[in-house]
Amino acid sequence: MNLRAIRLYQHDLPILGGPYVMSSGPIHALDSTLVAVETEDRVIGWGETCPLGPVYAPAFAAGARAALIHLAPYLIGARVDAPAALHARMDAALMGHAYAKAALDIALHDAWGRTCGQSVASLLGGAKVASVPSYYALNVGEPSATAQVAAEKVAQGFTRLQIKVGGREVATDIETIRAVAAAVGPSVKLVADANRGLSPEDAVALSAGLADLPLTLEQPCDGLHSFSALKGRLHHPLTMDESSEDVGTVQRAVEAGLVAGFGLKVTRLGGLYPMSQVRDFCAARSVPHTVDDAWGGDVITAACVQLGATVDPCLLEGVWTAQPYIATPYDPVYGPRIEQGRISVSDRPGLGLDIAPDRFGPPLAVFD
Ligand code: 0XW
Ligand code: MG
Repeated sequence: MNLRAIRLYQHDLPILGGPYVMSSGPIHALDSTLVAVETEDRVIGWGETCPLGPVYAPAFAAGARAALIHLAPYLIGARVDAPAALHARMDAALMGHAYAKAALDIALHDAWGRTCGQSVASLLGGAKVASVPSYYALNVGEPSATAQVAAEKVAQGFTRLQIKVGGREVATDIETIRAVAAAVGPSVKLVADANRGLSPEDAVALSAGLADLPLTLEQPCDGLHSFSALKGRLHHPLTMDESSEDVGTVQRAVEAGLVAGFGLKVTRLGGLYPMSQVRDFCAARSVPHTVDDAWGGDVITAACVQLGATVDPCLLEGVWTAQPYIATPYDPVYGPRIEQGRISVSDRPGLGLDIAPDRFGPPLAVFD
């Protein structure tokens, strides 16, 4: 059950039907990094990390590869069934860089599951459901066009919509959210996500302008401190996304009564092992959250689905996936797919994927 080799791959992810538009502007393509780990028994596990461009978070595609090239030699010989020991080994070699370490964490969970014939969900405590709810993120757009897409997504089975706001007049965001609410009706959960793009005053104005509508505001402003600054000034509950960088921050935010939930990203937290710790804290405090990532293909989606399946269904806000924006899946047969707004949970070993060894071309680097 020990690692004998690690291979790194770069893979471009153009955005199908793009650009993807958030408060920070349009994004046309992404740059993903895949990790394949091989055990002494020749079992292969896959991991992935795909930052959402260079300014969404302190995460950079080339930086991930530089960190992984530094880390890989330290992990040869590591056991694949000991995630805590893996993270200790990674942290002893490199401080920080959770978004890069996450790719190795995910790959080892995949190899561990394949070695013992268990799904990653089983390794993480066991799947509670056979499928998980997804949700759709409506891009920043013109009010009536956004409302039309919203109606189409609800007709496809989505019951939760995230509406991207910010980067423009607050009045236009208010008009857009009202148009979406009118188009989909009261049974659909709406979340306005500014991706840190609003000032506190704009967040207060947005909330005041929509005081009559049930809505959640996701990470309207930048920084953990902004949640304290907004406390008591809004008509709507707040969820934290980009600032939820580690379990300590999550605990502090809950203890201080700053948030009603979280948008959690597996790679931002460092992988499935640290994400499961955050999951367990949220479960202990009955705090709802999503299980997402910034971007990525079937490997990232499968990792999110496997962990999402272990979350108490009444606390799982949904599993977002970039899959609708990716033309060619990594695994056309077993890759996770959205059907009627939900994603089936594979019970096959590991992440449940079957990825051809040459799927991403020649490796950038090989360590053995
Ligand atoms: C909707 N997401 C999970 C995917 C996009 O990458 C951004 C993110 C979010 O909620 O901010
Ligand atoms: Mg968000």
